[in-house]
Amino acid sequence: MFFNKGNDQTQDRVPPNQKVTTGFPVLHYGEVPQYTDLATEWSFRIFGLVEKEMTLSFEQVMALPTNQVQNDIHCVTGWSKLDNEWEGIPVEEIAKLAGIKPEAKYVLLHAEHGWTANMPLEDFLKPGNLFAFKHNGEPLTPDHGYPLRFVIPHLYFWKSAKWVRGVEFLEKDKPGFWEKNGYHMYGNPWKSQRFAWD
Ligand SMILES: Nc1nc2c(c(=O)[nH]1)N[C@H]1C(S)=C(S)[C@@H](COP(=O)(O)O)O[C@H]1N2
Ligand SMILES: [Mo]
Repeated sequence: MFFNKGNDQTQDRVPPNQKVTTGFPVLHYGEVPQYTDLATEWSFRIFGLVEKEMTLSFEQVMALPTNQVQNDIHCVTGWSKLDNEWEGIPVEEIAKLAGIKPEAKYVLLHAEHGWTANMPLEDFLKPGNLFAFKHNGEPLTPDHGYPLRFVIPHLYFWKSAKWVRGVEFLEKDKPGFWEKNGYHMYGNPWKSQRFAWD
């Protein structure tokens, strides 16, 4: 989806105060979940303001249509990683499945160990966002969110929940894990919306 890949426009792709890294840093709070049997230890819940609440098995999630996208990611701690390739289930598929009610205006992603991240519904639904199971052609490693992580590249990367286990649709915005701990409710990297007061 990028038309400026690899040319002198690279600078335009890096938000203020970010440094490009070619590595793939690992960043999270808490323990990396270890699964031995996804069929019994894992499920994905779609709930809140939807026509039909549901809990999907790993098999059911993996049977949904998939897509590949390429994007840049920006961590609030100052690193950006360009040209990531992700494969996963587009947000549209999740939306179609459950039917989002018109009252829904916000989304709260739920990850393993009760970790959460919030965002406006409009941002959640942006084409290109997906629930990813592959990065650069390889299955996600446990550190990077195996078996499934969210990817929303236009906000700081902390909104991209690793080990995601559900999505809740809400009428009012509700702070997630980092947002309760002083981070910005929206988190636009191009406006340096790092902390609540930015
Ligand atoms: N479940 C969960 N997801 C999370 C986090 C976390 O602590 N828990 N940290 C976020 C932050 S701050 C960043 S920068 C990215 C890092 O993803 P990576 O480790 O794959 O680079 O994951 C995000 N997703
Ligand atoms: Mo981050």
